Amino acid sequence: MIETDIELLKGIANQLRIHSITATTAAGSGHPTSCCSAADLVATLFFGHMRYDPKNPHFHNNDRFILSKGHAAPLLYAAWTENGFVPIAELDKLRQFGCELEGHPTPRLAFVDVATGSLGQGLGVGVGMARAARLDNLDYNTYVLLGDGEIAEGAVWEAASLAGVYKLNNLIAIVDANRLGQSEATAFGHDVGVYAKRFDAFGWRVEEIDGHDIEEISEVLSGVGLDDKPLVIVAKTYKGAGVSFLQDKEGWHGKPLNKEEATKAIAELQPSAKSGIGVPIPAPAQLPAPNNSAPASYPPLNYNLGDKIATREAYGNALARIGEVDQRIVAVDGDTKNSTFADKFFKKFPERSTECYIAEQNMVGVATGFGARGKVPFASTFATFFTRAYDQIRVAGISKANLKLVGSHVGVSIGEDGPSQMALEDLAMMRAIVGSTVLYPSDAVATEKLLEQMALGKGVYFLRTSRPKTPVIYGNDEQFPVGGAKVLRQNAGDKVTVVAAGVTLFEALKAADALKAEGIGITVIDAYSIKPLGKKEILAAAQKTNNTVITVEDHYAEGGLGDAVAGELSVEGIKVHKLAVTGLPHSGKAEELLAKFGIDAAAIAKKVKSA
Ligand SMILES: Cc1ncc(C[n+]2csc(CCOP(=O)(O)OP(=O)(O)O)c2C)c(N)n1
Ligand SMILES: [Mg+2]
Repeated sequence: MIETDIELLKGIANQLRIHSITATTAAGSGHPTSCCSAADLVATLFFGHMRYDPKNPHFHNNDRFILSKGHAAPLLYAAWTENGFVPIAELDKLRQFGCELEGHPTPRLAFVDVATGSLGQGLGVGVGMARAARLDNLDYNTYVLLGDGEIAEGAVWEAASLAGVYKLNNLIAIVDANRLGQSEATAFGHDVGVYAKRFDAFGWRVEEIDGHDIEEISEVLSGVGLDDKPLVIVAKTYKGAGVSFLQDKEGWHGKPLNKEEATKAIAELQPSAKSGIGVPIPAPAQLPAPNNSAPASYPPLNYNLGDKIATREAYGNALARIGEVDQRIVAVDGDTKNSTFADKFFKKFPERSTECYIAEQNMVGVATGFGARGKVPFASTFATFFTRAYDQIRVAGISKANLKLVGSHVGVSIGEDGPSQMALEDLAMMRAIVGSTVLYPSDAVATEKLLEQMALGKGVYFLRTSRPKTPVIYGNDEQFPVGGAKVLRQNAGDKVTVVAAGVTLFEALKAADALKAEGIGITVIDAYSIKPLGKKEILAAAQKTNNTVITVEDHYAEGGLGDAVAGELSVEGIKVHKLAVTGLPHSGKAEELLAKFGIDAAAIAKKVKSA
């Protein structure tokens, strides 16, 4: 650290308070008291302890700072104003349309790595970043500021546990224990020893301090990395600290001060306030930047037509294959890697693999953290278990995170394990994520080719893999552009176009054969790209088959393939009949269940005749 004098840091903290109050008063909304409690912590961190280049927030070896309590955004913006990066006039436009200083931080801002504001997510992201630092041989630290109310979230403890397991001594959690939440006091108020004990039990080094005592804050920050454990600083603070009529008062959460109140508050803070401009900030070490560039090409595939292989296994093959030449690729899994086949990568590249154990929210957070550090993270589990990380996935969408999700064991075709293991909502939920890409291959070649595009593309991707073995139907050189579809059967005089994906594609092909014997022709399309949909191919086929389409999917009727097709084609005057799972499934054989839920070849043939 650079010896910054205590009075100066106190003064900067008050300047940050003034900015937070002024900006939220101008905006007419926001959380000034949540900023005030953490102002001394943030001032001490940003003006003497964190090593970063304030002119270049993206520098690869800058210390990272995640404001997990994202509602204190004005405090973060104030810090980046006082270090000279954000022009002061911008603060007056806080929360206004067109201003990047939004109500909660998003990576629209160069100094924000991930969106925060949905509480409980920052620490998991921090774990991913801390792991990335180690992988890249960089010595930056990752600091995560959390609220005391926030740490009631289970995801915080999933992250705390994993950080303890991996002994991430480059990860520092700071709990702003200001006693209050939003609507009332937190469960433990100022009994901060409760938090200390909990973190200790999770394998952390714990420092309990007065979060308004700059000397104490400085001292513990000087000890960062001196242990082989992650460090938590449990800082006892007061909400609204520094302003007499706000400090420790209930009823002020999320309320801006009116003009008179703001004037009064600033009058209290102004006399000791000091600018941070020009204060020396410790420079990060000039260590070599990691090579995060994509390879020119990937090794070729080697499947034979007719080989029987589940798409989940093809996923494992693909990840291991492209991981060979693409150093950016990392894998995380939630104790399902022998089922998702991520273990093919884990065995080959242990240093780029992170077992997250059975904690899916954290797993997605960790992956998002890796993505924010330039890696291409693949997170896998049974597709249905991504539902419990849906908020993390949603926020990843807001972050425009580079996040690749691969969900196996989809639909009733998993069979005997029964309904709790069947993903039947995953397409709906993944389609609804802003900016997402949703892919659903039917054979091994398609899986491998789509995975390459996932690795090369940017953003949130979801690949849906299946449990049953299916035959390879495409040659090794077939291309699968995202947003395309494959017409597998088509003849003049076809009565209807059947659109399928995954296991139902093979049912549709069987139905086509059976119907052909009866003299009825159908067009069969493999909709391997659900979002964006291969609309052009499906529409062109539909227009040749009486403007009629039947969709068939191993997914609930709501929000899946059928709705995707209907949504795109109804405006073109195409009639879309959906075959999908309805009602509550049961254990059984895959064939029995496909028949029972009306998505097998017989059901398709019947529907063709009635349509
Ligand atoms: C997951 C989630 N639940 C609820 C909220 C609404 N909310 C915003 S701030 C807040 C209270 C936070 O209290 P604390 O973590 O103690 O932060 P403080 O403002 O006291 O620093 C709540 C409930 C949210 N943003 N995210
Ligand atoms: Mg609080």
